[in-house]
Amino acid sequence: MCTVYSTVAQTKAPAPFGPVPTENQLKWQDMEYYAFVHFSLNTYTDQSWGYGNEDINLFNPKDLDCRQWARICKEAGMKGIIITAKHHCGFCLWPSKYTSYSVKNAPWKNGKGDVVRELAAACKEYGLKLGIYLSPWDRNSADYGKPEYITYFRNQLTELLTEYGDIFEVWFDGANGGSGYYGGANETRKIDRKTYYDWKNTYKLVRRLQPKMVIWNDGGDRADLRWVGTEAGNVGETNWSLLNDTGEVAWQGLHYGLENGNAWVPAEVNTSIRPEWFYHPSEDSKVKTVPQLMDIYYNSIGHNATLLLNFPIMPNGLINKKDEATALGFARAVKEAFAVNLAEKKKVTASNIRGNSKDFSPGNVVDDNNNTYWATDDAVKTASLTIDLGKPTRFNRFLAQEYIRLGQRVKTFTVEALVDGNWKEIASATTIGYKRIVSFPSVTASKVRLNITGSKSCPTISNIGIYDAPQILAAPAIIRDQSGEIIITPADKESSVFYTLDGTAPTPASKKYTGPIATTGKPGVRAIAYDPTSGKSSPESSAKFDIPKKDWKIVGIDDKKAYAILDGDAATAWHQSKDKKMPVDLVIDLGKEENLTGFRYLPDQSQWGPGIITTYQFYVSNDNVTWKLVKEGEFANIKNNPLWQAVQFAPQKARYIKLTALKNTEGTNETGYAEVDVITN
Ligand code: FUL
Repeated sequence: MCTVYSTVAQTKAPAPFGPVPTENQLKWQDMEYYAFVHFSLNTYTDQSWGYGNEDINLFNPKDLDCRQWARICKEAGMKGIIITAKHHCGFCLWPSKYTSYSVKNAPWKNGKGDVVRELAAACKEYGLKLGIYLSPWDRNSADYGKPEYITYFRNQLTELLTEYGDIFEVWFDGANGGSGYYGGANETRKIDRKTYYDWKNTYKLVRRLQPKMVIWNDGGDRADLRWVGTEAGNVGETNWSLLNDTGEVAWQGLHYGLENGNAWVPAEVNTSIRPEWFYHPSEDSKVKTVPQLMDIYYNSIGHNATLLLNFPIMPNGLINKKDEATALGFARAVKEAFAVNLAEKKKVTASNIRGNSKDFSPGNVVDDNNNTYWATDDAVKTASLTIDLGKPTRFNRFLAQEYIRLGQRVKTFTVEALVDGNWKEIASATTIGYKRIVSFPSVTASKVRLNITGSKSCPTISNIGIYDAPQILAAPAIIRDQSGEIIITPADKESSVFYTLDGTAPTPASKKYTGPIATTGKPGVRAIAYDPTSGKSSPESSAKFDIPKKDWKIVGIDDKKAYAILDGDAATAWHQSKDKKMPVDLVIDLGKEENLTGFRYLPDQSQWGPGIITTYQFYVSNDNVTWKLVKEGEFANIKNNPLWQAVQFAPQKARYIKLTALKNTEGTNETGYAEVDVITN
């Protein structure tokens, strides 16, 4: 008898290239999609940031049910839930031994309740992981700013990381507005973000208490995960999971990573299902739509990041039905889009195979196993992979994954399709990383080719997916310009738009939009986009406008471009002259006396646009000489979430308004505006 030995040469796997993920980071990346829940005293005060003196008696959720949260998250395909155990106001959702400002002194369950414990149990029941958000900034604590607070913070962290089982992620929010209650001091406290929290030692504590956890930290020393520089729900198309392990990170680094960074710091996209993080009844009509969430999906998970989607909890302790329906609709849309991988088990060939070894065979990319991969010889940094679909097949999505245990390598790639015997480029993109999804108009082809056109080292690809995702119709955008004309723009240029002005729901039988619509008064517009081929309609968009701005004049500013403030277009902004020093005024003549009950301000929408006002005063006048102060305050969280800010005040009859900027997000004199509007009765 003789034994036949394989003649295939034993070829070594490629050596890791550059920084590589830890086991914890790999497990976390595999989760892909998980939830945030924002719940605190803010839920009862309609605030974004509590000041720290909010009445503890407000916390009494009548129907609190963490099992409802867990059920929804599970059904939505999420893998875990991160809870705001303590937000900036300092109120603790668990009965911390170290403060009286917690659930233990609230009326809920006669002070015997513990939201974190209930959520930990619900997560366990539904097979979800638990994460903790613990705000380093504490506007309640008298010790905040002093060394004693660090001990307090670590004590709280220790409670949370030892009493509630395994925690998958901890979130150390970097926000720090300075002012606060601070045990009654009511003052502004500044800390040195680089040194105050002594993160190094806090991390040591965390690693000891929860060795399998990942740390998110936006303002402090480098941790395991990075923020992407926006709360809008996207990360750069180019997205390196790398940063440098020390030094400040510029916005570009957060959003795109650093191609040559020396540490593995992958991106997490955090966004809310509503505009704001906490529950505000006024946002019941502003829940993101399924098409918007699909966009977020492609711009987060499809761009080599994870997606952390927030549910604001209502005062009764539940997730709103509309948020639930939308999250489940989103889950269905994702499932439908990626239901059939047209590449699975198809024949794959490659321009180069590492050592001609079957261990690195091209077929590994379609074997439904992310632990096997195709690789090229060390010297080969550009290569192609051809998938034979067997017959002409329609598709519009291409998905690729790198075997990131060996580092992130691919810099650029293109996708080609064999259409009627000719190769046609259908996509050209940059990084891949853990997962990259490219969308393009539907194409019918018999073969698909991935060309890796630039790579730091020999590429290692573990998975390829080809999909025919159904079209997603997005709600059209509605604006009203200064002349009073309504302009409606569909997301997809090929769809038609139908609208109503009488408050009824739009259908394909409503009036068809053919161009700007002249309006007077305070019109309400409702519109849909419609795809005549599929007969499908988008979700509806609606907009309610206040008095027309036709006769409004910006006073004392000799720059026509300033009218960008009144053009209804959020994408255009205007900035005051750089010579002006705070306080900086913007005066508008409304043309005639109006019944004012509030004003609205939209900051510059470019990312971290300069001149975002945080502290303001608002005045009215009838003669542009004598001014009456009607409101002053701060726009909370406006830097990270630069939404419309609506401020109400007691009714005033006036012809002139003045918005005075006292401070901006950067502590400089720059003052900018995308839009300013009034609220009238
Ligand atoms: C921000 C906070 O200031 C917001 O309130 C929210 O918690 C968000 C997730 O992070 O920095």
